[in-house]
Amino acid sequence: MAAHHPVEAVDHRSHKFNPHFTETVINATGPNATPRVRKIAASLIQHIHDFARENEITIDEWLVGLELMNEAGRMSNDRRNEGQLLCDVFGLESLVDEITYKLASDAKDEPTATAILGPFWREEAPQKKMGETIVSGIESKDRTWMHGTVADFRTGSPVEGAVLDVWHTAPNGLYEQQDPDQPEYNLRGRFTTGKDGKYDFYCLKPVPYPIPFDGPAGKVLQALDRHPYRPAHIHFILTAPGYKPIVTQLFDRQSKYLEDDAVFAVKESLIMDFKPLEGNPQAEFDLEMDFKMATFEDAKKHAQAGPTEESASGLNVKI
Ligand code: MBD
Ligand code: FE
Repeated sequence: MAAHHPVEAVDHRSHKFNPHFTETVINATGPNATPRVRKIAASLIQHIHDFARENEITIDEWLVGLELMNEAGRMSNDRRNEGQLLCDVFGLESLVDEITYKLASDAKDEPTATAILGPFWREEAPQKKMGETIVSGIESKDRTWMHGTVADFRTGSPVEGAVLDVWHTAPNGLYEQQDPDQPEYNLRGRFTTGKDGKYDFYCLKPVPYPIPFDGPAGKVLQALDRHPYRPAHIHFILTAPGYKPIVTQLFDRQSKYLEDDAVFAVKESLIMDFKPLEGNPQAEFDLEMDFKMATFEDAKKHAQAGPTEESASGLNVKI
């Protein structure tokens, strides 16, 4: 008897599609794939095959998805990260953030909650001295004095040498790399704490703004009948020797869209009050925030996953 091609071996009366096909693809993985790659690739193949079968995806529909991905790639560069934005509107970055930073729920006090990085962080933001401003060339009645302490979440001791990297949009809703009218690195800065763990600087009370919707992410939002707005937010990355980095955002309690952020990043503990500030000619608002960091050791003890000390140095994981 001639050997049958797997497709011909199918009993079409009980299966609509070849029931062995997914297995065949998974089993094509060779012996030199690492265990982690083998595991997640098998799971990915299983899920995308199930997705295609369950929805009976046709070639035309698959081509639409393919073109969204290709278009995202074509429009991405060092000022624009459309692939990440696509993940964001599908909630994937927020889910991965939750998975990465989950704390054991019995922890008494917790480190500052994390929130997604988003596509607009830039390396090498200007190093600034405490008390300086990150605002350049913008007239505003929303100038804000932000201040507080960076402390160890368990001991309460101040963290020396913590670097607070901050960035937010201009009042026109654009990050500087999106806006040819803003100076390079406007509204970005890095501040390093001394022995007392304290920091302070000037920024602006942020505004709600639409994520870029002129590409695939915008097409997805439109097809899903969703708006592109994010609530007013300021981004931060905190790093300190021996401590697990914290990537997070703070939100203005007065802002619209706290309930329906286009990228699902809002957490209750990150919603802050910008209080009117009296008697300081440099600012109209006061924002106080004490950041709490966990040592790598504590993070491990509390079953907190996330970057290891080695991988955190560049906030990068390589395959
Ligand atoms: C943003 O400004 C942002 O912060 C995120 C997370 C996604 C898209 C645009
Ligand atoms: Fe942002």
